[in-house]
This record gives sequence, structure tokens and C-alpha cells, in this order.
Amino acid sequence: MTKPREVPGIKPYTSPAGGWGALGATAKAVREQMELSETPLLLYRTNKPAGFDCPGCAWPDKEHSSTFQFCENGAKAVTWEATKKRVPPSFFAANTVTSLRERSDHDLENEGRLTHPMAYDTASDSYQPISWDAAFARIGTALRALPDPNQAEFYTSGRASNEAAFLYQIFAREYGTNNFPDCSNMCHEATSVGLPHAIGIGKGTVSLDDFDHCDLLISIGHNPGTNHPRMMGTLHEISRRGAPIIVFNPLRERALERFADPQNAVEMARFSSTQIASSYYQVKVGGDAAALKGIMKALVTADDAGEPVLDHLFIAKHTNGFAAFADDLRATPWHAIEIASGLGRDALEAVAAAYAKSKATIVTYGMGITQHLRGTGNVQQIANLLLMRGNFGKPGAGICPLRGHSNVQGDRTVGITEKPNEALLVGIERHFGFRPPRAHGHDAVAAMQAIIEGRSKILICLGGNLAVALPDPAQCLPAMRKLDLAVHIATKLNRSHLLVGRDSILLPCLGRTERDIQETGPQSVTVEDSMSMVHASTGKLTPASDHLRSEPAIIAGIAEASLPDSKVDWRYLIADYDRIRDAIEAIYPDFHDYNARIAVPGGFRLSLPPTELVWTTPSGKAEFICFDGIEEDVPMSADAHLRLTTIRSHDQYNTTIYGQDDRYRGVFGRRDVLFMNREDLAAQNLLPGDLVDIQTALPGSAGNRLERVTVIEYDIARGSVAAYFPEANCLIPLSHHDADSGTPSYKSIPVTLSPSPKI
Ligand SMILES: Nc1nc2c(c(=O)[nH]1)N[C@H]1C(S)=C(S)[C@@H](COP(=O)(O)OP(=O)(O)OC[C@H]3O[C@@H](n4cnc5c(=O)[nH]c(N)nc54)[C@H](O)[C@@H]3O)O[C@H]1N2
Ligand SMILES: Nc1nc2c(c(=O)[nH]1)N[C@H]1C(S)=C(S)[C@@H](COP(=O)(O)OP(=O)(O)OC[C@H]3O[C@@H](n4cnc5c(=O)[nH]c(N)nc54)[C@H](O)[C@@H]3O)O[C@H]1N2
Ligand SMILES: [Mo]
Repeated sequence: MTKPREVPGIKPYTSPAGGWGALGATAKAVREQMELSETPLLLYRTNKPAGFDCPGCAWPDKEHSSTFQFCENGAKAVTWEATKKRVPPSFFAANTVTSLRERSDHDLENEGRLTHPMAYDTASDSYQPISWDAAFARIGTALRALPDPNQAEFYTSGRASNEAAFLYQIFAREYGTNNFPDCSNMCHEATSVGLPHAIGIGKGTVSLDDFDHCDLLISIGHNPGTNHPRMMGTLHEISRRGAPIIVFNPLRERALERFADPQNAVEMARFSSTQIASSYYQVKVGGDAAALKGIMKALVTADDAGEPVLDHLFIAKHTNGFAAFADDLRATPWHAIEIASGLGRDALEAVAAAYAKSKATIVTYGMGITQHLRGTGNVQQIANLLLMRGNFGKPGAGICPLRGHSNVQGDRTVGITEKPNEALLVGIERHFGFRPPRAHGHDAVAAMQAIIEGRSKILICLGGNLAVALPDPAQCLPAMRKLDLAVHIATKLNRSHLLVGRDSILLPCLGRTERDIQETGPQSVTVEDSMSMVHASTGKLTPASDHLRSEPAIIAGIAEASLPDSKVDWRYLIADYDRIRDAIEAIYPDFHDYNARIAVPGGFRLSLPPTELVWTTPSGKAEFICFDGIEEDVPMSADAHLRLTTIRSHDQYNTTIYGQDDRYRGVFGRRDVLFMNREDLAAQNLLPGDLVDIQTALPGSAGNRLERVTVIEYDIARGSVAAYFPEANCLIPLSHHDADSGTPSYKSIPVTLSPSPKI
């Protein structure tokens, strides 16, 4: 056999995840962004009762925990925000916007923190300083000049606190629209839309304690070693107490295989590690519904044969629709399940057997489930599986969607939604005395479509990098430039800010880590984690610049300038955030005694009816919901044998690229690669290191193409290929999304490959 060809930057990573590699990477992040003196204290304050909530992810903390929970990627998120680097007005004076657009996403954010409000000046093609009052006045004038408030879009990225998000939605609704595109629309919207039909609420039902009591954990389509690293401590504990962890993921992810806990002195000293997954099933990209149907079919078959594998008492008392659901499974042929999932019948029967043995099961899932054409259906299959054995309302059991941004769940809870329910609308009218609009607004894809078609003219972004996060940059980037006004409330410079329209304004805000002083003194904000715990977050660091304002203060400033006859006393509210929380409590009864309850370390949990076996569905029961057929019906061309998924590297936070490495996957110093199975490489006559052009194979997608990508061999399911987001977003048409939730199908794109022409 010939020696495999070496590809620059590709070196298999043989160590476990975590361990010394993670400590080294943390030290590097600190060295590159911060002065060492402040760091240990800063990291110590992350996720502490009196500290700030880590902006890295939405995984909860052990209540009252006094041990420092080490997290490499949390450290990256914190040091990236608390960097000593600055982007002052002199930076903009020296760099035209056109020249900045040439820079990479990494370079733009790596310039550091924004320090002054800036407005785009067409004559000099640069951002120029503007006073806060002048900026607010300019925004107010533009908003008031729109003939229809529905021509404005109000985007939220999930870092905004409950207080900021609440004020923002009150402002936009008093202004007159429900246009609330938000990052959740690109993320867990399938959960928010799918679960209410199944179990009555669009959130997870487990608490951190449940992980101490589960007999089995099934992990589908998420990569915790990179994206929810504090979860690794929990998985480590589950594995060590001998409970099985079954993983479904097309890619072998190192952290799901082996993990060395940096807080475990013995593992660190001995360079040993703990096995995480007891079984690892490399499901095909987009094959999860088929795999779940296979497991559930095996259960129904065993039950039909008289084995006691289903909880018939639970099904009879608490659910609807079981008979039709079971019939659909009986009618689904095994060969179809095997082809669509890429997994054998025996493997799926083995999972069913392990599940039937477990008295309490948790299923965790992430973007591998939601970002599909039928993401909503996928989520509902997970609920079905859990309902079959009564895995709700008891310790150690339930469903656990792993949320993305650290407060994306909280933002939704306090009213960021384009489809407000009656309770919210009535509550707003009762408390604030204005009548909010009823008509549903735009989600993220619809907002961008409206901007593309010229129907929407003003875009205000509370954080984020909307144009880069959405699919199809060839459509989204030019569309941003047609806006009458774009306003970005942000900590760091990114590409969306440089897509200047007729008028563009950059408003720099405080980050989570920083002190927020208002008229009545220092303020705390609150956030809700993935497990519905609401707790306070108090920044401690000196702000990056004296000119920064808090997100709530910026929203209040825009609101005052835009709504001269506002019914809301904006200044009164931002003088003391307790008053904002009182207003939240007045509208949402679940937040009763809000201020008192966040004074307790760890905060409080919002009510979750399914945990008490209460189902707030129209029928009053949980619903089994059939998944018609076996696959997402992607209308692909006959020669498209490969299905592409887009993933995050270990050195990135969504569109924020910290560095060029993806350590655990063995990719160093580059991101221009396509992960491929060895047999697919051979079938396509390719060798690792070859350059290919990737073409999307959907109707009308001739323009969706990515050229000169280096193929590399990786342990990934046959027929599945993977590339990094956002580089691969050009392969995804904006119309390629889940019909129910609007979530772009970022993780299931039929593609064909061709060798790149030699140049
Ligand atoms: N450090 C860091 N932390 C983050 C983020 C970050 O970018 N960096 N982002 C935050 C946000 S907003 C979010 S939403 C979360 C995202 O967290 P995750 O849900 O973990 O996100 P991804 O990296 O997109 O992909 C998840 C996994 O899905 C697998 N996968 C891909 N396609 C499929 C499929 O068809 N089926 C199955 N079963 N698996 C599949 C991939 O191999 C990958 O392991 O993390 C949050 N935390
Ligand atoms: N192909 C593909 N595309 C995807 C995904 C995928 O898996 N594949 N994932 C999708 C998902 S899950 C998500 S959530 C979206 C992410 O979409 P977004 O939330 O829009 O994007 P981010 O990259 O998280 O936003 C980064 C910017 O937020 C700003 N920022 C950071 N901290 C703060 C803060 O405290 N306050 C304010 N006001 N601004 C701040 C900074 O300016 C930074 O440049 O991307 C989606 N896009
Ligand atoms: Mo997300």
C-alpha cells in the first residue's frame, strides 16, 4: 500500500478531549487577548453566584457551586470580550469601510472592542464619531419617517439579557410591529415550534440534578466538547457511575469518545481519561428521524410480541394518538429505515433494548436535529421516544435541547417573538397602556427576504452578525446595502456592520463582564439557562471605554427619540433595572417576586408543566406526532450522492472566529476543508488534499457553489460530508428551510463535487 498523502495542517489528534490540551489553549487565549494580571480573578468570577454569566453557552451551573468550573471555550469567550484591544475612531479614520470589507471575519473582531458611537459617512467612505444624542435623533427621525412600521426589522442575538430583550420588544411593539427576527430562528426554533404540540412547552424539561439520576443518556447531534464544554463534567460523571451514553452523530467527535477532566487531579497527573460514549452510532446526515423511527419500531414490535417495553399506563393516562403512531411504525419497512439512517437494524434494536432496560432516560440534542428541512418533525420524534416509556415527570428523565447563545431562551421567554400570544399582548396593554400590534411579524429568513425585496427599509440589530449567520451570502450581503438605515448595537466589529446602506450607525455597548452603573448605582441583569433557571449576572470589569452604554440604556435612548408620545417612562426604567424586572413580572406571572428570587444565589426555576405531568396542549395530554415517511424530502438531482452538513470548529463562536484550529478534529491553521469518508473519496476518485468545487444540487441552486475546497479523510458516515460554517453558507439557498419553523436547513444540503480546474 502506498503511504497516504500528507495534507498541510491535517494531523490526527490522538489525545482525549479536555486534559492538558485544554489548559494550554486557555493560557493561549488569555495571553493573546488580555493582561495576565486580571485574568485569574476574572475567570474565577464567571458563573459564580456574585459574578457574571458566561457568554459562552447556556449550560447551567451547579447551584451555589463554589468550585471553579473550568471551561476552555468559556475562557475564550470571556477573554475575547475582555480583550485589551480597542477599535477607536482613529481606527475608522485610517480605514475606509471598503478596505475593511476585504478583511477576514477573524481579523475584524480581533481588532478589539468598539469604543465610540459611529455613523457612516458616504463622502469619506468611513465611520465617523457621532454623539449618542445625535445618533438617537437620527434613528428616531428615520423610524418616524417610515410609512409603515412593518418596514422595520428588530433583530436580537441571544446574548441580550432579559432586561434588554424585554425593553426592546416593548419598544418595537409600541412603535408598531412584531418583526422580531432572532438568532433562535436559525437555531432551536424547531424546538420552540415542535415541542409545544407534543408536550405543551417549547423548552427542555430536565434540570441539572436529573443527570445524577438517569439510567441512560442518549445524545443526538451536538458537540459538547466544543459548544457546551461545561456539560463534559456532567457526561464524565455519568460515564464514571456506569450509566450508558449512546451517541448519534455522523462525525466521530473526540469529546464524545474520550475526555480527561481538567479538574480531575488523577486523570491529569496520569494522562488518563474517561470513555464517554458507550456506543457511538454514525448516523447519516439527515438520517435521525429514520434512526428514531427504527428504535421506536423495535419497541412497538417487542411490545406486540408481549415484552413489557412500553409504559402503557403512562400512555393511556397522559397521551393521545398512540394507536395511529404505532401503526405508522409497524408500516415502516426496515430496509427504508436502514437506507435513510445508514444504520443497521441490529444496531437500532440494540439501542431499543438498552432504552427498554432504563428506568429513567434523558435525550440531549442540538443543531444536528433542528437545522433540517424537517427539524420540527425530528424534535417531535425525540418527544415520542420519551413518551413511549413515560420519561417525563420523574427524576432522571426528560428532554434536553442544548440551547445556543447564553440567553437565547430568556429572550424568547420575555417576548422576543414574531408571533406573540394573547397573554403577552393583553399583558402589555394592561401594564403599559398601549395596544400592541396583533399581526404576526417576520422571523429571520422572512426579514431577510423582505430586505432583499425592498419591502423592509430599516434594520436594527441588538447584537449578532445577521447577514453572515444566514444562508446564501450572495443574496443577503448585497441586500443589506439597500437598507435606508442599519443600526448595530455591538461589542465588536463584524461584516454585517460593513454592509453599509444609505445610513448606518454603530452603537457600542457594555459586555456581560463589565460594570453597569446607572442613576441608582451598579446594576445586575438576568439570564435564563437551558434548564429554565433564571439568575443574576453582574459585570465586574472596568468598561472597555468611557463612552459605552448598556444595552437597556441604548434601547431606551432609541425609544425616547423614536416615540415622543411614548406611554413608557424609559428613563425611570433604566435608572434601576429592578423596575424593568417589576414590569416583566407584571406581564409574566411566572416571574413573581422576581427581584427577591434573583437575590438568592442560583436564582429560580420557571415553571415547567410537563415535569408535573401537566400538559398545556389543546387536548390536555401529550401528543404522539407521526413523522410521515422516513426522510426529509429533499428534491435533489440524481447525481447528488453526498449530503453536506455545516459545523462549528473548536476555535469559533458562531461567526466569531477566534483562531484557525479545530484541534479535536485534527485540523490546524485552516478552515477551507471538506470532511469526507474514505470510501466516498475513493468512489469520487479523490485523494486527501485534492481541491474540489462543491455545487449544491437543489432545484434553482446553480449559483450556490463553493470553489477550491481541500478534501480530507475523516471518520464520518458514508454519503455525508461536512464543512465549516460560515464559509459554506454560500451553498445553502435562503429558501431551503423547515416549513414549520423557518429554521434554515444548514445541516442537510445535497451536493455534488468536481475537481477544481488547475490554475
Ligand atoms: N465554543 C462555542 N460554543 C458555542 C457556539 C460556538 O459556535 N462555539 N455556538 C453556540 C450556539 S448559538 C449553538 S446553537 C450551540 C451549537 O452547538 P451544537 O448543537 O453542538 O452545534 P454544531 O457544531 O452546529 O453541530 C453539532 C453536531 O451535530 C453533528 N451533526 C451534523 N449534522 C448532523 C445530523 O444530520 N444528524 C446528527 N445526529 N448530527 C449531526 C455534527 O457532527 C456536530 O457534532 O453552541 C453554542 N455554544
Ligand atoms: N451554516 C450554518 N449557519 C449557521 C449555523 C450553522 O450551524 N451552520 N448556526 C446558526 C445559529 S445556531 C446561530 S445562533 C446563528 C448566530 O447568529 P448571530 O447571533 O447573529 O451571530 P454571532 O456570530 O453569535 O454574533 C457575533 C456578534 O455579536 C456581537 N456581540 C457579541 N457579544 C455581544 C453583546 O454582549 N452584546 C451585543 N449587543 N453584541 C454582542 C459582536 O459584535 C459579534 O461580532 O448562526 C446560524 N448560522
Ligand atoms: Mo444557535
